[in-house]
Amino acid sequence: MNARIALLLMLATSLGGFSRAVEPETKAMETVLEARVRVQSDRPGPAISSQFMGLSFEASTLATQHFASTNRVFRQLLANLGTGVLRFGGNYVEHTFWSREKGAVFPDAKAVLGPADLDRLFAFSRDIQWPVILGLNLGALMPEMAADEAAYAVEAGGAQLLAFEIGNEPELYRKNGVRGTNYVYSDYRRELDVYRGAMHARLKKVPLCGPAHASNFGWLTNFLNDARSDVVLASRHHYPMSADPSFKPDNPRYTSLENLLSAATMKASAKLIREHQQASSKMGVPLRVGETNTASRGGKAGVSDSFASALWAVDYLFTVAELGVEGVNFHAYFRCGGYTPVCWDAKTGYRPLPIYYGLLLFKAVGGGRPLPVTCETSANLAAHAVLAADGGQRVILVNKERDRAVRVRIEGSAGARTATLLRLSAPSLESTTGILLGGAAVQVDGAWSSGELEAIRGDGKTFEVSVPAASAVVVLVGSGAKPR
Ligand code: BDP
Repeated sequence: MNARIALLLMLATSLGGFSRAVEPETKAMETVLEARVRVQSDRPGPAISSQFMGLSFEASTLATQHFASTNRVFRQLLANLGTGVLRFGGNYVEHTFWSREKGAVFPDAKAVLGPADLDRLFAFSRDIQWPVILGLNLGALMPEMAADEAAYAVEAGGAQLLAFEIGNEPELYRKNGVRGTNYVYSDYRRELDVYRGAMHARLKKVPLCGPAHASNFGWLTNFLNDARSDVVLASRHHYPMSADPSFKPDNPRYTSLENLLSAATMKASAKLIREHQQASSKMGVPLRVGETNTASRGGKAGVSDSFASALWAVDYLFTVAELGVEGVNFHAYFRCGGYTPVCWDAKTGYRPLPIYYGLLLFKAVGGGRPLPVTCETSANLAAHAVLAADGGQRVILVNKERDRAVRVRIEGSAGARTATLLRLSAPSLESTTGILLGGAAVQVDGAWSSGELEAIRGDGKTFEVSVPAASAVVVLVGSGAKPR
């Protein structure tokens, strides 16, 4: 801009009328909603676990080369998320076999794992400091094979082996053909006992995670009672929606942007997870949402792979953290599309999908102790807050409105007068590219660091923040607050 135009602009702005004259009509007409967010800074809950973050993969992916430390971009993308937990299971676990002999053949096998696969996995796990929950094949009913795999995993994994999962979603075996239609909990319990016996014969300790169920609450309490002496982690799977093609749009679990972003969907998730958390905690066992994502059946294009999924993930992560849950594992695969946070294709290599940015924002907040928050608004806005380890406050605001900005007044920030803003944005809810956190995208080498952050001032009692439509922001209260 040359000096003359700059001077004219300054003059016009100071005269007041200019900004209205140049503002595009749509902007001028954009409705701004209001919200009042009150943070109760004197009532922090228990700290978010340092292993809260997690990813989940089909057990069969262990036979591929993805989990090799030489995959620098993949490694970097995970390392960006801090420390977490890698879980291997999913439906394919029942078709994943183990043999110490090369070239072993099993009928209906999707993959046959051997020592080299677990060595590679644990080297990767050690590198990024993400311990492993390893799923064992229960479907095939081969307890000796599972026990041998477990024995090798303990030897190769050492401290990186967090727990074993025996089978995946066993309460659904009667529906998905893994067992007959009359398969009930007592049948599973018998099989579980045989597996535990075989594993105990080979190992001093058999740390178990389970029951890795996706429905039927009763299986959780039964499992925790029956396997109590071995259980170190409870695990429940949760997908708020399903991409099942038979679902009709009036079903609240039908996969759509509206359902994904609706407050009712989040409330239903919180209710279900709270129920499981309370039951587990009563028995002294921490709970992970061991496999989760937007919509089962692999997710749906236009929803699970859109920027809306990143906004959902931010709200979901904090909602679950507030319940005192030990962590969540976002289900992932390497195909580019659907709900996976990270994918791979021959042309681009490893890259993050939009939902990944939600996970990255959660990491940038850096943990802490969740603070109770009340939010008065007519907008579809979610608000969360944490007390960071450095004593600063982080307020997380997610505006899920398609085209209305929300002006938020934050109260309760304990005398602080300055804050910086870390924004998560994209061109629209549907965007699959152009996602920015702190004004920056993840680079092709997998690295991310925020750009210069906007600073705001408060009056010592309140802060005012404008959250544009379809975006989220972390308000880092206090002068020294910077995302890590
Ligand atoms: C879960 C299974 C997992 C699937 C997922 C899905 O454990 O293997 O990939 O559903 O349907 O129930 O996307």
